[in-house]
Amino acid sequence: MAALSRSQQVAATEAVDPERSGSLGHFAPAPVLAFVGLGANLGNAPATLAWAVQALAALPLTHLVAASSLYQTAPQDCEPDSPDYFNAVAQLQTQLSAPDLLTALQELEHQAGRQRPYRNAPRTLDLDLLLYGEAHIDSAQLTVPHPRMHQRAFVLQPLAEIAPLRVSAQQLQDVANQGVHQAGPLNFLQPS
Ligand code: A4P
Ligand code: MG
Repeated sequence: MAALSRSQQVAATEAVDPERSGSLGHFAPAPVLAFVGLGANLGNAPATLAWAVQALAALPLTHLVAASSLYQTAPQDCEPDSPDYFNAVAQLQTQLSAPDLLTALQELEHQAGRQRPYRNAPRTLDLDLLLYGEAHIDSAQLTVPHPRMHQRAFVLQPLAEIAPLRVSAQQLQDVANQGVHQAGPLNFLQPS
């Protein structure tokens, strides 16, 4: 796991810097721990995931708490001959609402050149909101927890790496036959 330094972890768990809270001031909403699943199987996927983790760390009202290693994963529920994916999971502490965080994730996908020609098409970057605190959300735009996360080793293995209490041994066992291999560190620059 690409763990943050001790000082960065402390910074991530302390109250959000008022300078980054903008006009919300004292009325800023309480920080929430959220988990984001990252995936890519077009272009230089490892580099795109590293860029995306840095971009998540730079979102307003948000701190990066941890990022998993990079995983190379067999495509699930995709067209035959789809390229292998690279996947990872990031843990954020954020004061963005869940809809605002989803909008920010979609903006980053757009910046990475994401196109949607058909369902589960190869993509330059996919950012899924896996968990948002303990919230259960079921709106037209957003379902949290992500409805398919527990069927997928490419989510559960990196999530278990950075948040072992969020994934049971049985859940990992249930997806153990999916091809998921740790492929080294995610080479993103630690936020200063
Ligand atoms: N949406 C609803 N809930 C969420 C959420 N929690 N997070 C809506 C993100 N988006 C959410 O998403 C379609 C719509 O889902 C959005 O408009 C949003 O409002 P999308 O990113 O356009 O499409 P998607 O990612 O293809 O959809 P989805 O349903 O998340 O796909 P899956 O089920 O995640 O599958 N195999 C490997 N090895 N690795 C992968 O990363 N990914 C997929 C995509 C298939 N196979 C894979 C991988
Ligand atoms: Mg998605």
